[in-house]
Amino acid sequence: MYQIYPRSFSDSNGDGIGDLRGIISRLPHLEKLGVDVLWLSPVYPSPQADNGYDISDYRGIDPIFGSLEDFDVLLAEVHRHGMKLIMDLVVNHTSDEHPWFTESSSSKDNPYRDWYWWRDPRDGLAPGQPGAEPTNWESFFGGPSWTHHEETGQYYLHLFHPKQPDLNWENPAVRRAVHETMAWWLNRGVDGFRMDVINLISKNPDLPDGERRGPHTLLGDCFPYVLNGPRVHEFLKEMNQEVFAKRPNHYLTVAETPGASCSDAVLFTDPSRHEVDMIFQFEHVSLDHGEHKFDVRPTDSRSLIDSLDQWQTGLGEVGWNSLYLSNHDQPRAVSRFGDDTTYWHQSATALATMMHLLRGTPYIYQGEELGMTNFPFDAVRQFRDVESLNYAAEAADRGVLLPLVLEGLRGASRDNARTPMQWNDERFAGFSSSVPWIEVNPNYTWLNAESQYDDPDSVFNYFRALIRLRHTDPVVTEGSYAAIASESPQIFAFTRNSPDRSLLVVCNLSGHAVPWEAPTGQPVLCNYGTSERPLALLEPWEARVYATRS
Ligand code: ISL
Ligand code: CA
Repeated sequence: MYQIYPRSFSDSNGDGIGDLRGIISRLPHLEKLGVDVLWLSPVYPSPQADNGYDISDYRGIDPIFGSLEDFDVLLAEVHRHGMKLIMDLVVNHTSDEHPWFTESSSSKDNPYRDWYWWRDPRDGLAPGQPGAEPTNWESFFGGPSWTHHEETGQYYLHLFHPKQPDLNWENPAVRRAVHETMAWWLNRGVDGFRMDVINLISKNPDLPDGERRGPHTLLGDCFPYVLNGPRVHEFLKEMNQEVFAKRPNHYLTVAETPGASCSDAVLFTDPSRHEVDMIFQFEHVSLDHGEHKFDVRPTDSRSLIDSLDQWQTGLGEVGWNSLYLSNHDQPRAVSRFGDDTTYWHQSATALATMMHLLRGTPYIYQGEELGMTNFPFDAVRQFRDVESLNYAAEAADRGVLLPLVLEGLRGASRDNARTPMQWNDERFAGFSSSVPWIEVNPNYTWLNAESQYDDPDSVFNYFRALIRLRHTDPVVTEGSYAAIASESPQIFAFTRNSPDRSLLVVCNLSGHAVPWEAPTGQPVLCNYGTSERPLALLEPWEARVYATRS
């Protein structure tokens, strides 16, 4: 799977924003890489308060990205190149500019009123005053998750931005409207959906207050009352029944599920339950969070290995893993889990070896196949993401000093992943002919696709080799997983096994050489080259793959 964040992928018309025609022009890159399925982050009409995750029309294309006609061409071209395409389904919330919300907010007795969560201010408190919100829930982007609506005197719920009101899934009409939207895209030919925060659609209807975040705030934790709520499995089953079961094809579904445990994942992905194919879990991308996500601690390799290992085992018999280190919400993998200076190449390829050879479906986020890195942000004005900007303002209010705020943002900002794709060493990295909406990483002069295509040792060509291995060796797709104990905590070693064949994968997730006893003979794949390797140690960030039974 390959995720495209359209705004930052390729700009065809020189307005500094990536678009559908831009994607079409880059399909040869994706074909060369060897990916099977593309996931498009949202391209629907949107006020862009959260870069398209705030949708005002589910059945169209935002003019900044192109037209429905362009979309049809893209889809046909993707299919012609032998790939599939899935859409981002963002239905926990809409934009406040969606006609459903315009209706809903127009009066208390409008038929759409109950499509969203409207509640009175807390008893005895004047609306608008702090603490008058119906619950104390903090939004995912900071601040209260309720906004007061003057005209009708009530508050509406938004777990994200105030311009992203939450739909009320308790209302069957809402669910029907979502199913119809999905059918509309399937009829157009798309191959499935990535479902944005889909485990937030069922709230605890009592709306209890959450545990206070601390003495400095009135806000509390909403997670226990909104994540994996009481009806989430029922809603997904119903969706499956109403949308997919009636069709002859299999459509690919992946549910984004913050806070889902491994046992939740079994429920979501057990094929006999007919919910979704796989989920995006968050455990391994939360290991570096301190008090909050901008309080960044280095990820200890062992905790990463242990976490991935537990998910491999937990979904070993029933269910399925999606394997990712990067997406448009996460800092760049090589900067976060690897070493983007001394061992840039080695760590980018070692991390890829691990992810691509575990059991499950691997995801590549645009630029990851080149080893793209975090951006050297040094001023707040360089950020675009609403979450980063909210955090910068809130931290400054609390008196946190600017250098510290910037340090947190450099480590955790979603904008690290959103800088333009680096195609070549020309101006703006070949992404656009004019100034892009967000700055290009200055390392584009040496880190770009064009410079990697013909270099047999490039990160790009290593990703190709991993994909080729998956395409040609069924043990990678089908084999079981077994961990191998190792004395060095930074070594992740495992085997993939089928009745007639085994692969041994070993990755040194550290910048030191470590002792390790290798099998004799040449590895099938190694990020230090495939001629004979030392038998007693692994080099810094070395990854090797051996066929141990064939
Ligand atoms: O990045 C995060 C904030 O710290 C995550 O918690 C993120 O908000 C969460 O993963 C949900 O993400 C999805 O829904 C959001 C959208 O902003 C993200 O881009 C999307 O991937 C709201 O639609
Ligand atoms: Ca454009």
